[in-house]
Amino acid sequence: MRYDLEEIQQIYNLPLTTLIFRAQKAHHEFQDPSGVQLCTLKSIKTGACPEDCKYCPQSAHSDTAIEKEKLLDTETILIDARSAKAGGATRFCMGAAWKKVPHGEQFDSLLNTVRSVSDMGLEVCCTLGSLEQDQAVALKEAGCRVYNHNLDTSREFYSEIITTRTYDERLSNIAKVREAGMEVCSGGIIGMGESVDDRLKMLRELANMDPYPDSVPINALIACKGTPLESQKFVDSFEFVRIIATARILMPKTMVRLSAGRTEMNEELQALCYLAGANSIFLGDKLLTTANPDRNEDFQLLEKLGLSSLDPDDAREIHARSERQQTVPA
Ligand code: SAM
Ligand code: DTB
Ligand code: SF4
Repeated sequence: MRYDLEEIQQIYNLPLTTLIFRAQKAHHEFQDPSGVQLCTLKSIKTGACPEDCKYCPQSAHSDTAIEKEKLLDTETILIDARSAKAGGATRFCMGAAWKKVPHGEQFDSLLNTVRSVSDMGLEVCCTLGSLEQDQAVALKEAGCRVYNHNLDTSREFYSEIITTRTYDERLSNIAKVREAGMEVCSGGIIGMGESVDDRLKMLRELANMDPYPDSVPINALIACKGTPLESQKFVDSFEFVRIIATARILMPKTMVRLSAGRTEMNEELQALCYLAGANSIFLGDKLLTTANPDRNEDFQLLEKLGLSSLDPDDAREIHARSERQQTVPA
């Protein structure tokens, strides 16, 4: 199904009650409504990134106080992977501040890390910047199940935020990830000064991919000191919830991840996001370089809401079942 902007605007502008109802319908049909996927992030190469993404504290163009770090070795990363697993995460997502994935020794070390994390029984996700096709295939073969590469915003607003790469480069990298057989994780950031239409155009771009991404992270901008976006106000709660609900309706089978920005959201807002169809979060006190809520508080909220950790294979089975049901003639 291909969406045009007008259709998406109509969904987004529904009365909030109807919007949430429609999102809930999609959620109950295509997802396990009591499950929340718990992922943990680890920055495996931090800072000094040549790209000029205006939101990002790791850009070399920003004047932030983060500790730069070379690619971490496998053993160091495995310490965090073990504690992520012990702490209840089912997916371990490794992020690197690279424009392009390097070849040679660093890539070999990375493949070794991916193999080791995958052997621990954690789902591996990587987000490392642009890939060559052979690197995508090698990552997949080493056990990387998912690759995250965000569109971040609309095609029109993109050049206001990033000038060192193009929207089409992002899309072509996503195509390489698919071609190699990895799942695609792609979403964006809300609250960088873009219009509501920019947000909806980004959702249109994601929803019209064939197939659409397996997971869609929706980040609320964390306005980091020293970045050009340091003075941005935190996104309006209801605009954020509307984007989550619209994403759920447009992409019913995707995991909608309530990503960066949860430290600024109270329990009630996070609960509204779950009601709107979010079913994945990052668990652990740190995202890549910025703070994330305390894991105990996250578990307490999930318990209060009667939600629990989603088994990734159960989720895939539910998606497959709803697909089979849809193909049976009425
Ligand atoms: N360098 C790789 C890339 O750009 O694809 C991977 C890491 S990058 C940090 C991953 C994503 O983090 C970005 O695409 C962006 O959506 C998100 N991100 C970075 N800084 C953020 C911030 N300050 N607030 C919200 N999201 C942020
Ligand atoms: C995504 O969309 N959000 C995560 C993950 N994918 C890699 C990263 C958020 C980063 C927030 C800023 C930081 O901690 O440096
Ligand atoms: Fe580099 Fe990724 Fe940050 Fe952009 S978002 S500056 S590519 S680490």
